[in-house]
Amino acid sequence: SERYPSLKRDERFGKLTPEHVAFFKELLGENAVIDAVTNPAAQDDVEAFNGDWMRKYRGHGQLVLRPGSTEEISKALKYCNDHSLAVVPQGGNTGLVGGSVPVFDEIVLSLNRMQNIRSFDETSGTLVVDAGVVLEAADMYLAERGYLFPLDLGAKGSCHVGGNVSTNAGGLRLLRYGSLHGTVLGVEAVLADGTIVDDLCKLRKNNTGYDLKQLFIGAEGTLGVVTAVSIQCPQRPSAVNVAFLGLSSYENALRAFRAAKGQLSEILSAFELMDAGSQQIVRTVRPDQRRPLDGEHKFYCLIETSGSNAEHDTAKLEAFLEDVMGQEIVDDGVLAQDETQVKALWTWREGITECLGHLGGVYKYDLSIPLPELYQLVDDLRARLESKGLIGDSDEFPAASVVGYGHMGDSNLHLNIAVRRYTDELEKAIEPFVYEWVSERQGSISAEHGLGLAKKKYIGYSRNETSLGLMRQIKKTFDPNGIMNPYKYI
Ligand code: FAD
Ligand code: 2HG
Ligand code: ZN
Repeated sequence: SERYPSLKRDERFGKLTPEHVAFFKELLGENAVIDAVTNPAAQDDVEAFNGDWMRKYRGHGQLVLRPGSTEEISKALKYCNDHSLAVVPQGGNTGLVGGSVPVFDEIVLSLNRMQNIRSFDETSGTLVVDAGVVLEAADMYLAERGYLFPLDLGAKGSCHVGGNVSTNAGGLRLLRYGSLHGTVLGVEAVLADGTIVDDLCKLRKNNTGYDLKQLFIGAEGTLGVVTAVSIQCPQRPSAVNVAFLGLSSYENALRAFRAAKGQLSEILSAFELMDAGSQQIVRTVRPDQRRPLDGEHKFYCLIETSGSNAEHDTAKLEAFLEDVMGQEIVDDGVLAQDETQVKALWTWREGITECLGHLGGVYKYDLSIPLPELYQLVDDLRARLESKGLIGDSDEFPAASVVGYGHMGDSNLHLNIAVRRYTDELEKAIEPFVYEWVSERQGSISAEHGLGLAKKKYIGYSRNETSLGLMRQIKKTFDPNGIMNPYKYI
């Protein structure tokens, strides 16, 4: 691929022929196959599956399969395995590490026809869905029944539950509802050779042997295709409040977080950090969006509470705000008065990723860093780019801004560098500096987005050789021919 000069197509993989295509059409039906192998005019339709959300990664796939059932996926994968055809599972294609699109000519196996809600138990809160159910659709189904999907993120309108599980997405409320490693009760998956793994447990407890479903959570399509998920859903909170705070330093954000944990304790459901630069970008791209606070602040925090008693929660949040403002931890703050305002405040946090994309290119780093030093990296990197003359306000500089924001409550920083153009010099100034910085602090070079193609090379900064060896053995056991999402992950 001309875009990935350091990668070579693995010649063990077969090239697609009209006979292969005929098999898939016979198995799945004409409408479930987008075929540019025998019909080059269909290449435009395939392109939507070749390019990623960021428009940074683009493969050369010519065939998209859209199976409608687990059995069809099983038969399709068995055929691929027998004929050494490489496959990329694709959900909503919102992943941020280039994992969901082909690198060369891999077949895209899209889950977008697998959209059934299989069952819901209104007493226990156990939901079983096909992998292709869109996250927001699952949550709306639950809302009608008084429940909540225990994961929420900015891409909810497009991403699939199967994609969320495959990336082990963290999102905006992990602080409250925990990781998918805790909430997912069971997984149904198809291995490369077509074997259906039915580990779709619907109960919370099951200490009978190795917990195999955990391997699919965060496997990014390298071990098989997740076809269904069973998940424990909490009661939907009847009261949701949001406060938006302006602060003068990162130290004050740390103090505010301590205070929020102490005073809001069981109702705290999100604690998000945004620096001035990230908010400036939202303002520039969306000039008509009403600003939550008038003044300029170095940092902003969005605090959400979720509980069952609106009066009680509002009183707690008001008392918290009074306290932190009285102690001069927080300079200014506003409380949402209704659901519309709750949503409006959240857009200042959830909209950052999309707005960053409007300026041109973006280097993205999704990092776990111990809280006391979490923001220091942003300052250090900005100073480094300044000292090398690589960042500035005019076109002569490749980088426009370095911003930091993220899930402070989970020690998860999103470091983004908005650039006018990608240059080798800029890239060399950023990497491996960022990875070394994080590794020195025993952080993680990918907190929640995964490895995909973007981070594959850097896994060694967060995992030792023993762990990597075990991972390679697991991969071999599940996918001996290596057809599942090749060139990525490890
Ligand atoms: P895709 O992008 O289609 O795929 C992602 C990976 O999973 C690929 O490797 C793919 O091969 C594999 N895959 C997908 N479906 C399956 C399946 N059924 N079986 C096996 N493998 C599969 N992430 C967070 O963690 N927290 C956030 O807050 C967050 N916010 C985001 C906000 C925006 C605006 C965007 C664009 C992305 C955000 N993300 C976030 C990234 C996140 O990884 C994805 O949004 C989501 O989890 C991916 O789901 P998807 O269905 O789009 O998967
Ligand atoms: C978020 O928390 C997402 O908004 C995306 O994980 C972060 O764009 C990013 O870097
Ligand atoms: Zn995030």
